[in-house]
Amino acid sequence: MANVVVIGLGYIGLPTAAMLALHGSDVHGVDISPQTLEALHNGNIPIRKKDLTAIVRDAIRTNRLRISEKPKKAEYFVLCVPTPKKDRQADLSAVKSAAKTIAGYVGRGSTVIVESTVPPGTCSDTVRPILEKGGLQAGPDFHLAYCPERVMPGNIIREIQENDRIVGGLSPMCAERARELYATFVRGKIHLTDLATAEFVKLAENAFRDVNIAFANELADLAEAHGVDIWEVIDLANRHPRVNILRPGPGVGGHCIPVDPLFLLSSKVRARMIPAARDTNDCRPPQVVRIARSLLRGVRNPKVAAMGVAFKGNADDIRESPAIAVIDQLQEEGVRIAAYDPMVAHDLFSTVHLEEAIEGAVLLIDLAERREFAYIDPEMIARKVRRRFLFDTRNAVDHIKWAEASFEVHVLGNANVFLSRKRAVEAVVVSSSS
Ligand code: SAJ
Repeated sequence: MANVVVIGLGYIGLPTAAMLALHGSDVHGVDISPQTLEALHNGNIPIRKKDLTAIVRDAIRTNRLRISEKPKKAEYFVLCVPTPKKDRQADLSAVKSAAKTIAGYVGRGSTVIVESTVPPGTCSDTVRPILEKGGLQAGPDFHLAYCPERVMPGNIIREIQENDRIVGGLSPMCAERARELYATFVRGKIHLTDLATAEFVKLAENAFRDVNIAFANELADLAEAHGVDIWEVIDLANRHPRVNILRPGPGVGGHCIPVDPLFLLSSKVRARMIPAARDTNDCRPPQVVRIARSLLRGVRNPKVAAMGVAFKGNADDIRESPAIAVIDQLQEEGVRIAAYDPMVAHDLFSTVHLEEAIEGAVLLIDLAERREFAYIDPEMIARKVRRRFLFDTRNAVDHIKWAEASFEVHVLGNANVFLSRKRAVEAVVVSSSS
């Protein structure tokens, strides 16, 4: 049974601490936030995720997960603190402060594992010197390892156990010690390497997704220009056994994909593709606004209903959400916005009721891939809106169904507008008589 201190009880630290406890470790969870500590002490889980709530409560009930504001001496220390971006670079202040917090408790034979996403070299150049201030040396006296988290928000409990893990060590012995801890609950393979490689792998994975999405977004614009449907193109291209193009959309949000690729950049290299992908994806919300503006041309005092504000489907998180960027820009331009998202409550623009959001709207913009939207009845919406226009930036709803309810449906990446049968007939009549 390992003795573990987990620093940072957020999206990653909390499930990690709970998993370790439920698999036999004696875990001491530490956080600097009084609200988080108070919530956990009262049996409440600060992160609203059903599967996580059950796991954490079980772990606390076993008495093998205890919560505190201070670390203690232990065999293992796992750092799960955030690394947001600041001026397009990693803000390492939380990692440094976590390392300082545990430095006095790391003893001979302890293993320190960093999980936070960091630029290559951080563990050896930043974390190691802080830990060594106490007089012990990383390698001979204590072990230092890096094991990036790789889970998908919304599916954390399953992925934390099933995904393969990468463990980098300052030495092979350091990696081996860290592997032993993860092997208590990880069913995926655990691959061992050195510190900087493990740090780099995590960033390469997320940069890959960002570049691939940027490629899909660029293809979407090109497809529109050529009068081709990008969604059909991607579907067919992905039938090739070695092609896997991701999906275009209104932009890239969340706390990982739009941030992590920047951590790879180095002043020694003139990187072109990663910054270009970032710029391409950052330009998506203004592109959506441009299209929305063209769909609103000639309408006085327009009201737009934004469908979905989270950064992606099945998420309740609005960090770096492209939907928010679209809403903000339209609002700045004087457009009235009502947003509906069944998973997000936001004071500024969110409304709980779909009907309230769409009442009197002249344009509906689908901004998040919400499974729930597939069940909305367009006939009901048609009766409430002022004008029947839908702009689907995610290719997420049944366009024919909406067109049958007399909506004019514009799909991002597809220049062909879906028209209701009545309007399609009118359009043919107009074009043949002109
Ligand atoms: N997006 C697209 N097109 C796509 C896929 C995503 O436009 O084809 C957009 C999404 O709508 C969203 C953004 O990109 O705005 C990021 O989405 P994501 O699903 O790639 O990323 P996250 O932030 O939810 O989670 C990722 C993990 N992604 C998956 O497992 C699919 C994983 O790669 C990372 O381990 C994790 O972030 C992390 O924590 O680093």
